[in-house]
Amino acid sequence: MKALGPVLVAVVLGAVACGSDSPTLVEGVEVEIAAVDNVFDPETTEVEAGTVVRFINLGRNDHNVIPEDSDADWKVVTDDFGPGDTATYRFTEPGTYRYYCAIHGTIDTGMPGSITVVAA
Ligand SMILES: [Cu+2]
Repeated sequence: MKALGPVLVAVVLGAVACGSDSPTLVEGVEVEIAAVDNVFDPETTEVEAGTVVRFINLGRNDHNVIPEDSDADWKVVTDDFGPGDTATYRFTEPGTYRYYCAIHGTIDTGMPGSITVVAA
């Protein structure tokens, strides 16, 4: 039972941190992820909260960027994302954002990608 003490303290502190102000954000930082035929390059990316991720289609085919979770509150507008096109999204909340190209696979096969957003 002695181990419970520190665990409870950590849980309480975590709750306080979550309830405080929104995370600090970096400003003006942009990273690029290329969609080529048929992978995202790089496939995994880590950015600080506030970073703008620019997807660019460097392939010869249409691609898209679809969140793994269909109820996700983030979205990259890739309705018209043909060769040479770009689409951006600013990630402000720390977390893991998994996505895929629904034209060329599922979250597990084809064109998966993952962005980890860490506190700035
Ligand atoms: Cu694709």
